[in-house]
Amino acid sequence: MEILKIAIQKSGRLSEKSLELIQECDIKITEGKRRLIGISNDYPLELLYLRDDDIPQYVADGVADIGIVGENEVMEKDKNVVLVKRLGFAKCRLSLAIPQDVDYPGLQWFNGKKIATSYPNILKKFLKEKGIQVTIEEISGSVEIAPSIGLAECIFDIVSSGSTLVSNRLKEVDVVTQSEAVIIASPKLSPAKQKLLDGLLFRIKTVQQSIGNKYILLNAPNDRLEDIFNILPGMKSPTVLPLHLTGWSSVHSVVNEKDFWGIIDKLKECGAEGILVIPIEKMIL
Ligand code: PRT
Ligand code: ZN
Repeated sequence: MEILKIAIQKSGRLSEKSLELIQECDIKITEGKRRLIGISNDYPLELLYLRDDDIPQYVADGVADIGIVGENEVMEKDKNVVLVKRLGFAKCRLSLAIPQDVDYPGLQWFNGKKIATSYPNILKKFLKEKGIQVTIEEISGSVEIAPSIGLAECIFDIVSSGSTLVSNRLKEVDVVTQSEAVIIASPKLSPAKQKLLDGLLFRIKTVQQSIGNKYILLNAPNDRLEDIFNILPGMKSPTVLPLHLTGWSSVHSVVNEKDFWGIIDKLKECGAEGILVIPIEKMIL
């Protein structure tokens, strides 16, 4: 039987969420004989734990069939891989930042400057498009300290909350690109592996669809049902069942957490009673 080999980050910001995602798909992971390989009993999936920088290369070479990695690494390494799904976690941006006390007139400021970064290829491509000439100082970590130690005048780095920049007295002046965790795949998967990947993507979609959604049940007088249907978004349309009590019905639907309290208030105004809200584990549309 074919096994789908998935590369995930060994330890770092993506590790926990990547494993969580696989486990939410009801794939249990047990540790293999070699520590760096995880095997699943109920889905033919093998996990390879790697450094995130290496994941695009391993997938391009077919050592792993698919991988979960930051889009920034995919862009930087520019290997022959296919981006199959954005996952919505590890969101960040890659930005240019300069010392706080420097006036910033616009991108031309960077002309002739020395920029420290771990992402030279993304930076080169961007600056080439803008017609700006710089010297790039490639370093693999702690990029944010480069200006204060005199290694470079400015930086190009990952920013998420922005607090690392602030604590190093830097300011973000240009967002070059956005990034999030993505699934990449080798462009030459066998049909059997492609089927396994499709199965996995279907499970992920099912899990993600349920996120933030709640199942809601309520009782309402029949003469207010139309008003209530207008408030409830539903998947297609709400389910309505007659109650034993004449003139009343039970209404079932799905609401999203973000609209939740507004909807509850309106439902009460429409005479809804006995409102029950239940978590949804999976949603197959
Ligand atoms: O050991 P390995 O090579 O596998 O890991 P790594 O150290 O290279 O990567 P890791 O685990 O730090 O990050 C993995 C991926 O997470 C990155 O490639 C991004 O896709 C994503 N990601 C999301 C981030 C951040 N947010 C982030 N904030 N990666 C790094 N940072 C760092 C950034 O470099 C900077 O130092 O956090 C700092 C900025 O954070 P704020 O919140 O202060 O702005
Ligand atoms: Zn890395």
